[in-house]
Amino acid sequence: MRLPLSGLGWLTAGLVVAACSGGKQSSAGGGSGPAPSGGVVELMKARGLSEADVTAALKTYTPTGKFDEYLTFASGGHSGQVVVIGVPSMRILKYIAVFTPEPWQGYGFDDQTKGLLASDSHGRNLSWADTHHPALSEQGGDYDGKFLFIGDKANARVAVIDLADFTTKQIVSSQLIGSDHGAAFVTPNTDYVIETTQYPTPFGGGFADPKTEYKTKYRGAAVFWKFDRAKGRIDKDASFAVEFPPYTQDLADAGKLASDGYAFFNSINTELSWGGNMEGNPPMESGSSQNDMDYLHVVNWKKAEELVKAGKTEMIGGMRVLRLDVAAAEGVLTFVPEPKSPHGVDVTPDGQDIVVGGKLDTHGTVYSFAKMKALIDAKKYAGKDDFGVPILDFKESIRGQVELGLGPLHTVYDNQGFAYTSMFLETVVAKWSLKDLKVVDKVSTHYNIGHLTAAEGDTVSPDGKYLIAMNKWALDRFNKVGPLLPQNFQLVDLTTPKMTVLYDLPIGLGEPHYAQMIKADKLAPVDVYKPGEDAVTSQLSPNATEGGKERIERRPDGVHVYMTAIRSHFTPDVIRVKEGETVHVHLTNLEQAYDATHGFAINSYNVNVSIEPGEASDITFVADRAGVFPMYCTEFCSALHLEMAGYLLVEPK
Ligand code: CUK
Ligand code: CUA
Repeated sequence: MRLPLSGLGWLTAGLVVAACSGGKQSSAGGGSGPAPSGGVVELMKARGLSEADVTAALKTYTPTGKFDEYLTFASGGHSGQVVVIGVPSMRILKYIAVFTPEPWQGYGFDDQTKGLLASDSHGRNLSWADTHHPALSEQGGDYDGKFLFIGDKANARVAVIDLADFTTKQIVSSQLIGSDHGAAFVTPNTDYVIETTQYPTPFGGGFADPKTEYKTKYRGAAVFWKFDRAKGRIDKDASFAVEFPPYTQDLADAGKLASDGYAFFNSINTELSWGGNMEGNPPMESGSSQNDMDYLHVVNWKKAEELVKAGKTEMIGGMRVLRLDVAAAEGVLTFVPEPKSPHGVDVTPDGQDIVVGGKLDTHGTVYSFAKMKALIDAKKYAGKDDFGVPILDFKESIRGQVELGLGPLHTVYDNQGFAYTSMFLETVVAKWSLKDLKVVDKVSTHYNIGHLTAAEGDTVSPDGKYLIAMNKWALDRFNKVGPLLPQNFQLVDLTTPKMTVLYDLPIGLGEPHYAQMIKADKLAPVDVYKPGEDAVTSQLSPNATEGGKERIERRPDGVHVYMTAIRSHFTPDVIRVKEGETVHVHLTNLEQAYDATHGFAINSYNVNVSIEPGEASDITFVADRAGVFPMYCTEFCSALHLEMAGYLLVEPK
């Protein structure tokens, strides 16, 4: 018998599911006619579940072997990783190692990923990141499922992840930015990946005392990292930056369709507060909240691109920079006032409006791109700021304001003309109509929602259906685990007349910030690497070793071991070296079977790699301690996995 899934009418209307139970039947209460399976009703009773609970379970439960309709890529916060989550099941599928060593993936242990972590990391051995905003690559403003970018706020870096194998390929940073928050955001065809300053620093690096030189030396910037889609890497030399005044820039978004060619950035400190609460200044929290208005930064990046091509730039810290005076004079940078302490800036799917949430304001402000563009084209300015940047009139730039409630932060969209704004203080999601700027529904979140993400909800064609509230607090939602609690991702159903919470997923790692949800069928990852592929360069490794060509070579720079792994042995399985010699293990996994991963570890040498089928990896270490060191495979790859082992023999000097 078929089970009508809408509204669980079968529970009370009495449609029977006896066919799949065989158990005794009991009344579901209030229903006339035959009752549903006694098994289900008894289970509900025993577990104290309501009809709404069971409905939510049926909407999210994903039986073994069934796949999810969407994948969500969430920032892993302090973990420096990306979390991949299936929707609607809310099953965690993967942690992608990005900025932080990750042992299971061997990330940060082989030469390839060690080099990746060390690259563009300010010459330091950084072992964490504060990841905030993931950005899926786009074509025509729609996710294309090819690449993912993410920003590290703390260390001002941007990473490139290839979704062909869900691994990190590149990390870039500039010397212009001391911390970023407006990262990563992509332009509609992924021509550029945008990274914007949060806290301004002396431009180009070096020291300057904020007491005397904040206004003159400190600057922010928007870096437009040029993405080379064919290579799948950022081209640093083709990238450029636009200099900003030392306001504290916040979030960013790229225009699309109607507003393609423009990008928008919030700022929260037009007071130029820099702290110093023991030096006679107000603390930043009050120092930067004096003015009624901050400035939305409107950047014409297509114009900027032209000026860069025309050579109107200065080289600063190895980057071509469009200086502030040029940007202001040439119409690249324009300001529009925005209410007190804005946070999110989110362009609508048609690109016509820009929604700004003000943390200390009860409104969402809806800017009209057409109105702003007309004012800019007519050079109709209301004034200039201290840095010479033209300012538009607030009232003439907006389409209106929507009365949302307490603490509006971020906004995403659906396919029915509705916007969804996270309300941190009120701890709800507010659903409102883009047409008449009226709130139509609110759903409580648990608790203090930061970002939210909806299915393709920041693209030109959102799907509606699902939304995830990314909550900062979780106090009474889960079993107690000590004073540090997980964050709570709540899946919200957008298909019902009133929004309903379907599922709570605790995220016990980092503090996630933003996430994006993509239709799973847009992703087409590979099953295995090409034989001998280097997973970081995506090219054939020069050290790849074929079966039968394994060897040990002694060269001036040390001992080179060309090793292969296949179920269930390493060849060679004994490495003999002298104490003090440098050892280079070039390890290739000969498998071409899906999921036939091997690991490789050596006792006490901190050697630990994961080699996926086909992958070639290089490991370098100095055999500085004599003795006998077991080496073995760390993935349970076969019945004889425990036999997949050998010895590193280090002969004393
Ligand atoms: S965020 Cu980074 S402070 Cu609202 Cu985009 Cu959490
Ligand atoms: Cu290979 Cu275990």
